[in-house]
Amino acid sequence: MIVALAGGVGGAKMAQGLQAALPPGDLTVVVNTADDFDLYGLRISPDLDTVMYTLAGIADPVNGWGVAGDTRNTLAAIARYGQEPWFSLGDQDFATHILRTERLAAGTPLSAITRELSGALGIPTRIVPMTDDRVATLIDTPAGRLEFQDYFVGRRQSDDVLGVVFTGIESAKAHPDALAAIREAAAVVIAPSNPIVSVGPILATPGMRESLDDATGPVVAVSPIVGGRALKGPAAEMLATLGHEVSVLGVARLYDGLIDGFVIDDLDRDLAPALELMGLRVLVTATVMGGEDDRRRLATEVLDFAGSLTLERTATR
Ligand code: FO1
Repeated sequence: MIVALAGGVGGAKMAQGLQAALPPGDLTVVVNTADDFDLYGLRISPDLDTVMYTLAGIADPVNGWGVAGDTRNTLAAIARYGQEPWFSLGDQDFATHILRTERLAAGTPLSAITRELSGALGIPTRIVPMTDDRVATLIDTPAGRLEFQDYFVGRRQSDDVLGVVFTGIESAKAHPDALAAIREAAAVVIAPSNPIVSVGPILATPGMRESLDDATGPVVAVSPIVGGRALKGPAAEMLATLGHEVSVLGVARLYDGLIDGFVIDDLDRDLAPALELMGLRVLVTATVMGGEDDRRRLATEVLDFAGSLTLERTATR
């Protein structure tokens, strides 16, 4: 069993590569749920859905989120009532939120709903929310404290990020299936997701770090920063305004004490010795994932790299 820790689009691409590279059922993806929010009375779980649609092969290939070829009739009808839509929900995507909201209201845990929905879509991989409890990312900016999707989608990540808060995290419990999978995994792969707002909440969920410390297999991260820039989204700006170096070194420091190996892009080859001085094993390869073949190729390389670290990790315990 391999475990991936994943956030939005970058995490979903990595998960798809791993799913393609592994025998069916051999992958568990632990997903960030701190981006979740309510809209039109519905619970939206963007990262869970992005991973789910991508692993089902139905994700929108351009945006990376939402369903390929989806229509926007419901949003257009909502706009007719004078409410300007700011979050682009497709009609097929609405179905996911309607069923999720109904099942949550009936008391079904998010993890069980996710299992049902992803099973119905024929996904062989286990998708586990980091927790069944409510956690929400809030972003401190010069304009005040913003809800995550207001910052991310509503205001197009235009505000400087001065701080990040995960409300509800102290009392949240990491999902037991995630903890067990991490402990027993042959390897844990931290996907090239935003280390602060995508991977950050997963690591901050009580119980998660302890299980990573206890993991039998190596923990390997793939850098979301390539050549000093983020592959997607506001990770670079966020690292800078929060006082971190915008480089693979800055990301490695955030994961200090947690990872055994770090996968960086060919563009960052010169920084490999500095990472090795931090005690990390380093794989330098092409990390920018294009289509499905590319995702599988990177996943295979990451798995081979993790495999090479397994013996070392056993030896140092
Ligand atoms: N991201 C956008 O930038 N604009 C959108 O209108 C938008 C809609 C959306 C709908 C469903 C969904 O599952 C994701 C959606 N996303 C959208 C992506 C999402 O906001 C982010 O990818 C994550 O929250 C960050 O990881």
